[in-house]
Amino acid sequence: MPREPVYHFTHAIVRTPCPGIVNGLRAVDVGAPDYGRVIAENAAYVGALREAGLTVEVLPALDTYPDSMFVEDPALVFTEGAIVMRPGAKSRFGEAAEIAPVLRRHFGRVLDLPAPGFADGGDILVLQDRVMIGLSDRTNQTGAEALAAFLKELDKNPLIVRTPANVLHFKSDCSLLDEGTVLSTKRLAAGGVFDGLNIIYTPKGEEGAANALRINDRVLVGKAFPGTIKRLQEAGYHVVPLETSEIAKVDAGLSCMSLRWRAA
Ligand code: CIR
Repeated sequence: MPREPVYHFTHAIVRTPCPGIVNGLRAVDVGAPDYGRVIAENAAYVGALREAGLTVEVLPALDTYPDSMFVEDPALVFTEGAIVMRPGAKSRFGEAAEIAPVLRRHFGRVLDLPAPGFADGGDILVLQDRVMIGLSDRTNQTGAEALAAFLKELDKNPLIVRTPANVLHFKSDCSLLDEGTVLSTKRLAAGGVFDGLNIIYTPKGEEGAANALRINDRVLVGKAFPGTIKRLQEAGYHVVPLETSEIAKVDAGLSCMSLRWRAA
């Protein structure tokens, strides 16, 4: 029987941004995001997930952790079960313990990534036939190997790859578009990680667009990236442009704000 496309989702978990997001982690300080506008970007995003047919659970804001609205990083979820990750940034490590009970409510099988390694969900790209684990400043070899073992337990095919220097997460620079196609920056694909797949490149200067999100019949893309939107539309994708300019100030894009899965 053909496998269900990995971008077919029925459910999502998001977390309301906390006021502390103005102090969120960032590689380059271009000014703090405006809290009201972050709330608006997040609300439009949740609306887009619901429009795409997903049942969305909205978790309450968690001010202890400024970056806690980016729920993708402390967990990894599949139809078959969930994994509680070990976030690689000190200020985010405690987010795993916060998301764990939520996962236990939704999933019959929840695996806890063991110490001492670290791995962030933002470094994991789920493709149809493999799950890529990008080594980065947040995901180290020990964490990646422990995660690979768990993925095998969930009947997945893990592959450990490298994230280019100065790129926060593997998925900051790429996303899945369909069973055989990815959206990627040139700097990431140059390493050969997507050889054998179709690649749509983000135009020069639109690297931030690579963190798009394929959900069911549509692709959510940052509004600020007209060149990427045009390329995707010309390739036949149904594009939903969303404002991401405030969350971009804390190095975030569209995959970071949710955990998504297809219920069995
Ligand atoms: C961080 O540095 O952890 C946050 N400011 C941004 C997290 C983005 N998450 C993601 O790409 N999965």
